[in-house]
Amino acid sequence: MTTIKGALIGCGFFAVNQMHGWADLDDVEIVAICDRDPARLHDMGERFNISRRYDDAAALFADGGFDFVDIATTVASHRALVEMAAANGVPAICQKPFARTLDDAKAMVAVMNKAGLPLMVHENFRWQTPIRAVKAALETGAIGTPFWGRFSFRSAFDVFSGQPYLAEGQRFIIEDLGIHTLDIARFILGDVESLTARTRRVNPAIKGEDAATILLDHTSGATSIVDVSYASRLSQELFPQTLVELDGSAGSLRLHADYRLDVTTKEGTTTSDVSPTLLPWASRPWHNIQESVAAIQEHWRDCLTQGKAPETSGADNLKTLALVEASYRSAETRECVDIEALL
Ligand code: NAD
Ligand code: 89Y
Repeated sequence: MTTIKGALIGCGFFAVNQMHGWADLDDVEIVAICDRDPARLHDMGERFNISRRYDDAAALFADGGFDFVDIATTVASHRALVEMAAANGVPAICQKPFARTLDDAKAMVAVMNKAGLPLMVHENFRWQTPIRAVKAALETGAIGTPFWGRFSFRSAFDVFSGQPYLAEGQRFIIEDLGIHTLDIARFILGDVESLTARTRRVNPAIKGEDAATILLDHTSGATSIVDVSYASRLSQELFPQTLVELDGSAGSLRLHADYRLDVTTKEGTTTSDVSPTLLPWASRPWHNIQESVAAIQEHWRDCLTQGKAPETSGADNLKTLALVEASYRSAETRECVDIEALL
């Protein structure tokens, strides 16, 4: 068995999950880590027993000795770090949001393409067990051709204590969380031609929008709604569950709270439990997200070893990022935005 060596840049809040995921793969080893914050670098190094530690990404790349880099920093540094990977001939994974702007994202895809290197965006929500179960149920054909969908994420969970920067940006929920929900909508119902969006800021303590409703026109002819909120106090706190509703020509499908999936046809309703596994290092309620980190990392390992393009390649993610950009544009202009024109 050949071991694939990786380096991780960004030892913050979420990267701990990525380090656990890599540690679970027998044929992948993280050999070096980097963070410009010395305390975070030290803590991660001690926790996962990594001795090669860098406070500067350029020095990490100069020393080399790894087969891919896992970029787990926040968005401001993504373009420079992907460009560094390209310049050093290193395949890269980049966290979401892939880039601040579509122009940056296009430049990042182009530079990695030119260098002939694989690039995957860590867009993991579509790898969640319940979302894969929805896709598999749709693909059986039981509900026929879907003509309508709803992808809903409504919560009042305090995400600001773990990720304080989320309260500071002019943009919040669409760029941070809705980006996943929009990607799920694309994954389930296919690409999008145009969209219309409305946003609100409910929480006065933050700068960006914390609720958004987005109407999507899919290329297939299906219509869907993506609705996301961190301002919804409900009888049951569902963080981080995405609820899904699909109506098709022969039936319907509902992914309810607590990972219960109903598939209804003229024969009746079949209910199944599509809960994620609680991995040994995971903790509720994050376990759904944590399991999807492990799944996307396994996918990356398989893509690298088999020479396949990742499902959420940089090029693919441009289409998700375009939906984010279009949502902000539509909310501002109150007009329907054409997606193809952005790509
Ligand atoms: P964080 O601020 O806790 O951690 C980021 C770390 O990167 C910090 O320690 C910072 O010092 C370091 N860093 C930033 N720029 C650097 C540079 N140029 N060189 C070296 N180190 C640098 O952020 P976080 O909450 O861990 O989020 C990181 C990314 O993960 C964000 O893009 C966020 O949106 C994403 N995220 C993804 C998921 C998911 O499910 N996919 C969940 C949470 C967060
Ligand atoms: O940053 C976000 C993400 O990607 O998943 C959930 C989150 O941590 C908070 O919205």
